[in-house]
Amino acid sequence: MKDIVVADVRNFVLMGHTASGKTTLADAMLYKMGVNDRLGSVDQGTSLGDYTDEEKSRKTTIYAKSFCGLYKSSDGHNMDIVFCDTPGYADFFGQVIQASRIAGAALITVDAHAGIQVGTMKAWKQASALDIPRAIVVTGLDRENSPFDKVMADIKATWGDRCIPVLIPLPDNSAVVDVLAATSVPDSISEGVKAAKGALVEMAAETDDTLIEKYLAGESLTAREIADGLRHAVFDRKLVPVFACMALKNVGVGELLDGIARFFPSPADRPMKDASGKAIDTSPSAPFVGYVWRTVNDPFIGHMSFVYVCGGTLKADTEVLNVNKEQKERIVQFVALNGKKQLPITEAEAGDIVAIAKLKVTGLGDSLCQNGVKATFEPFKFPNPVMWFAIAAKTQGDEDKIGTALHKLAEDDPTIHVERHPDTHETILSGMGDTHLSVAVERMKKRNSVDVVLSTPKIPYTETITGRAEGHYKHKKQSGGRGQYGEVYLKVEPLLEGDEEWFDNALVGGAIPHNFVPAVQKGVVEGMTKGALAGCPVVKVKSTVYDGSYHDVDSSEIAFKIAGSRAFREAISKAKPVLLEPIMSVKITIPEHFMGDVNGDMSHRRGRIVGMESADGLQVITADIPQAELFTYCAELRSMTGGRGSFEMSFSRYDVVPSNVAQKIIAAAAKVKEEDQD
Ligand SMILES: Nc1nc2c(ncn2[C@@H]2O[C@H](COP(=O)(O)OP(=O)(O)O)[C@@H](O)[C@H]2O)c(=O)[nH]1
Ligand SMILES: [Mg+2]
Repeated sequence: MKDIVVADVRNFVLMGHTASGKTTLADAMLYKMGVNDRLGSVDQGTSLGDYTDEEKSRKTTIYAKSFCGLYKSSDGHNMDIVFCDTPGYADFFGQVIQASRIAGAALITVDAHAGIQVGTMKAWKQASALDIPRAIVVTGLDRENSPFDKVMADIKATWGDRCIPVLIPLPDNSAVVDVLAATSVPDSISEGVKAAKGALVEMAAETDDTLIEKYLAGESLTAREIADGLRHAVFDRKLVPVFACMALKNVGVGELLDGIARFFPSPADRPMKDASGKAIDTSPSAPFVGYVWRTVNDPFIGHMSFVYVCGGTLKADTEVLNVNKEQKERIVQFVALNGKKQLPITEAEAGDIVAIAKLKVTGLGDSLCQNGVKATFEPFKFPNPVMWFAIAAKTQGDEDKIGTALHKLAEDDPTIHVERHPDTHETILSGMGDTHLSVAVERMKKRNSVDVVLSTPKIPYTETITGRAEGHYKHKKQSGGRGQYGEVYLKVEPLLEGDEEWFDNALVGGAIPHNFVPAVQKGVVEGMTKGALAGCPVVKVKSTVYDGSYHDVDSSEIAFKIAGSRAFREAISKAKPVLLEPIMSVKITIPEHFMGDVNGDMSHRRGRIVGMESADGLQVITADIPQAELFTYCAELRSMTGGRGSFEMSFSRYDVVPSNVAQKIIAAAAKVKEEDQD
């Protein structure tokens, strides 16, 4: 038992632009709380957070991780601090979506040197979308030309006057000053401290009618009143406290933890809500409700479910109900996590995160409950993939192994998708960017010892006809013994929208006996698998068989199938065939001043703009772009916009490929066919 009441638990998520010091800050907090006896470092590969091989070699966070520790605040309170570190890079935003879901508050890092960046905006947006109370930590103050005032101005310009500093650094960054407690401060910052304190007190007063009366009457508020008021203001998203912290030098970390204890809500203040909107009872005596916010498949630890305790008490050696799967799971033991460090514990309460090994049916997003409670949670919403590759085994015979590895990968990372394309027969791996996919491949290689090759996927072109035509074929073979005979006349025309009759029998007078008509139809089906232009599947064609002939002895199913298929092929090649390609509906979000570049690039991609609107100072372009032009768009849009542009897309429809483009595709298909015949 940790003897800490739920009201003294703080649970938050660290979010922000990549390389803005999140993991460094996590290590500093863990060191301060005594979780680690030395200060972990991202740069030296000793971070408790960035511990996987993939992360160490890139010196950046890829996976969301949870941490916890006890902290005795400066007013002598024992606090239980639980938090998640997240990656800042756009490719791994899925992890942020998962970790922010269980957060009681968000701590957003802003690098004083770089200011507010794309990733900072994205983090803020995510916190807003989930309506999470938030605070800002200013990092990197020791870097050249990075005064606190400057970044503070940037913060206020972006998110307004609700952002008020509560920890201000001394000019030499040797310590931070608590705005509310400071008595004597150097002249150079005294103005700033005074202004911040005034704004905070006013903010505190505004949270309560009696306090505002007191304030307006010129009476001073007590420290307790101010503290309570400010906590309410943060909770109501009216105040965003800003902390200065020099994590690398271990300066201001205790003050930051004090601030977290003072300003952030406890799980009891902001309980998780189930899918019906009902708050989960957070008290330790309530029935246990846990939420699986992340799962991991690791060859060393096996399958682990990361469970956020929404309420009640989880005890070791107990049975829970997986509500989503309607199956019971036995929980023998579990651990508290600090990155790679695992600490066996026997009880967990609201706000805690535990890792449970070897659950049988439990997956991401499931809830585990006890005592008849059947809470489930709104499913996660992840963005659609923006980058694809065809993936194949490097070594023949490894296909099954790859299948299993890919399946495990996609199970733990819902932003990874694996699909076998029915027409191109390729296995398509898709995700949020090239780094995302290359990490996935690296992970498979390391953990499942399978090597793969990635290539640009084949486009699933199809063919159709734009005119009507007739086709004829007589299949006749006489080579001793029984011969083969079947003759088919058929016509083709475009199949109209909504018409499901794609094969019609208009035979009269028994030109082809009834029992052979299904064989003709089979022939047409076979003909439709390979179009006349580039050998792609044929769609939206209506075939009508209207004449033919047969032979009493030599006619057979196979003969009519062959005749049907050849007659079909002749017909479609005369019916003005065209190639069709998949068109994606794309939504591109960019800062206004990139409009020219992005639009210019769009015309090179055969894109067509269908809408434009501005939102939050950003321009949102909706366009239809052929899929063939989008495989590398993710990387190119990022480089065109310095990482500030993003896009999402979904399949829209098939459209006719313009003839100049079609000619190239047809020529390439003919070449492949020729090579196959050699
Ligand atoms: N100068 C300076 N460097 C920092 C500070 N915080 C982090 N760094 C460095 O910035 C880089 C990225 O830090 P990291 O914690 O991995 O950032 P994250 O991507 O937000 O987790 C590392 O090289 C850190 O050592 C800071 O306050 N000052
Ligand atoms: Mg990091």
